[in-house]
Amino acid sequence: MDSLLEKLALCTERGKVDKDAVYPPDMKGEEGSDELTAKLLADGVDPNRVLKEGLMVGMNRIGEKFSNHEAFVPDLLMAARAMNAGMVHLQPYFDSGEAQRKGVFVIGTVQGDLHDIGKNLVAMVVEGGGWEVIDLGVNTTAEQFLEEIKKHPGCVVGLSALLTTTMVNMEKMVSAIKSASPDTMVLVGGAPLTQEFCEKIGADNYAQDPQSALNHLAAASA
Ligand code: B1M
Repeated sequence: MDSLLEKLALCTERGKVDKDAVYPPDMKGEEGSDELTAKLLADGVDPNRVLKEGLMVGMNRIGEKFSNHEAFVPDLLMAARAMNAGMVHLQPYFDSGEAQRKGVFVIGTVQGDLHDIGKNLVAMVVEGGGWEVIDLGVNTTAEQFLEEIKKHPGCVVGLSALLTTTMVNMEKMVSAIKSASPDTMVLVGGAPLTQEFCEKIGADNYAQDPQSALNHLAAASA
C-alpha cells in the first residue's frame, strides 16, 4: 500500500493525471493520480491517508522545488491538475466529513487589481496542502472577505497584489478585517510586497511564494 501512496505522490509531483495523459512523456501509458486514488480508496485505504501521504506529499514536493527555482509555473499547473484528478475521488469523503481539511483559506486579489496568475498558484498549492480554498477572484473588497469570515469562522485570509498602486489598498482592507474580526489571520503576498510592508500595514504574515504561504498556514494551524 505504501508503494501505491508513493506512486500517487510521484504522479502528483510530476503532473501525471491519468493513463491516457501523454505528459510527462517518460510516464506515458502508466496510471496517473486519477486511477491510483480510485484504486487506493477501493482497497479501503483511509481517505485522510490518501490525501496526506499521497496527493499532499506530491504537491508539497513541487511547491518546494518552485520555491528553490527548480520547477516553474507550468510544472505547478500540471501538478495541480493531477492533484485535482485525485481530489474528485476524495470529494464524497469531504462532503460526508470522513476526510477532513486543515482549515479554510479565503484568497483574493485586492481591489483595483486584476492580476490573478500568482494568486491562482498560491490557491492551488494551499489546496494541495490540504486546505479548503475559497477563491474570491480579482478586484476583491474587504466586505467580500468579511462575508466569508462570517460563514467560515477561524478561516485565514490571503490578499494578493501585483501593482504598487493597489498594494496600498491592502492597508485599508487589513484594517477593516482586523477591526471586524481581530483574530482572523491575514497573509499578504505579491511581487511588489516586502516583509517590512506587511508589518507596516498590520498584516500577520508575508509570503513570497506559494510554498511559503502554505508554510505560514501550517505554522498557524499547528
Ligand atoms: Co500587469 N503589470 N498590468 N498585467 N503584469 C505587471 C505587474 C508590471 C510589473 C509590468 C511592468 O511594468 N513591468 C506592472 C506593475 C508595475 C508596478 O506596479 N510597479 C504592470 C502594470 C503596470 C499593469 C497595468 C497597469 C498595465 C496598463 O494597463 N497600463 C494593468 C493593470 C490592470 C489592473 O490590474 N487593474 C496590467 C494588466 C495586466 C494584464 C491583464 C495584461 C496581465 C494580467 C493577467 C492575469 O493575471 N490574468 C498582466 C501581466 C501578466 C503582468 C506581468 C507580465 C506578469 C504577472 C504574473 O502573472 N507573473 C507583470 C510583469 C512581470 O511580473 N514580469 C505585470 C507571474 C506570477 C506567477 O507571479 O504574480 O508575482 P506573481 O506571483 C508570485 C508571487 O508574487 C507570489 O506567488 C506567486 C508565485 O511565485 N504571490 C503570492 C502572489 N500573490 C500572492 C499571495 C500570497 C502569497 C504569495 O498570499 C496571499
